[in-house]
Amino acid sequence: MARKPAAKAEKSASLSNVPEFTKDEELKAYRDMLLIRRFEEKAGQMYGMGLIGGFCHLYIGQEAVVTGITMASEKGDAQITGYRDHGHMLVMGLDPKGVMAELTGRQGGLSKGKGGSMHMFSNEHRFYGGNGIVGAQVSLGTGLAFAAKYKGENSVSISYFGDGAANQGQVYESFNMAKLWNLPVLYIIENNRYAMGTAVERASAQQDFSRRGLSFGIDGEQVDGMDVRLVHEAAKRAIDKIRAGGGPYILEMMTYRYRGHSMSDPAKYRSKDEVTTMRAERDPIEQVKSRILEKRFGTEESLKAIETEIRAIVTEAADFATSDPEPAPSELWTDIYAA
Ligand SMILES: Cc1ncc(C[n+]2csc(CCOP(=O)(O)OP(=O)(O)O)c2C)c(N)n1
Ligand SMILES: [Mg+2]
Repeated sequence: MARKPAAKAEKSASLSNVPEFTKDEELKAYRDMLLIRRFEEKAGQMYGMGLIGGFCHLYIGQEAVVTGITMASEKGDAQITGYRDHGHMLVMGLDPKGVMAELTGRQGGLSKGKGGSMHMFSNEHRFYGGNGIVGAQVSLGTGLAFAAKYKGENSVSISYFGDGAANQGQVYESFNMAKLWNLPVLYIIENNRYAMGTAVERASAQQDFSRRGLSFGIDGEQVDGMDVRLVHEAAKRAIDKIRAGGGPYILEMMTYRYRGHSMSDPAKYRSKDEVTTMRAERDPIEQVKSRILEKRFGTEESLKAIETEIRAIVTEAADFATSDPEPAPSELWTDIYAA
């Protein structure tokens, strides 16, 4: 029997003290989440056409998580995640053309076309990937927090990982060091209920991931990861506390991915009904859209205009990613440790 993590979250969303967004915040959240959704739908199509090779993991359904957290973070804060990374780059302000061109392996890609979907970085934006080793981003993210503290910077390191990754040993070695040295790190556990085809209840002895840091003295909480306002509110509180010297903290985001684990996953391990119900009742973009209309922050027409704008950005990215040249063969010998 599948547990319904969103149930708890739904309850919190119905409370009267749900933090309200201003008009600007609602519109920003709508725009950012829609960009991820439309960009990835396009990436999915391009993958099907053979224009994208290798692995490709879509974030569709989980958009509110990275959007709310990034809205609560400051420029200079570091972010790092696993292989489900396109949305992180888009909301951190990286050029969609560079993200799409990395997917198609072209020279204008963010890793010069040599990293692909799972390995995109931007030092400038302090985005540290794009990591294919499940759980590695937790140790690396803890290291980024160590570096910030060592250098006396006032930045926070935000490390995203999944419910599956949360069972990796290196996560707990990292938790220990993070608390021991009081590091400025925010751990975001994106509980989308599955690790590849394995449901949380089949893989995790203890399924409340927000409590995974307790034996190290790291507090945490569960958040409705489908409501961008709640994500933002929890992240803001956590980030402010961490920046003030409060040490590591965990936010477990109750979320859901609509697509398969990767492009090769027919997703037979869950019912169609589970997916359609989640899409119909909890979709993060639809939630914002109906609030915008209800509060008269926008009209059907103005929202359509945003949609048209986003589609144009995505089309431009796809055109660039299919016309830009592949990297020169000499690039094989650059950006490596030893030649
Ligand atoms: C160390 C390691 N073990 C196994 C894998 C294969 N693998 C890739 S993704 C994945 C599941 C991870 O699930 P989760 O952490 O829940 O993240 P999600 O895909 O749901 O975002 C596994 C086992 C890997 N890439 N690295
Ligand atoms: Mg998962």
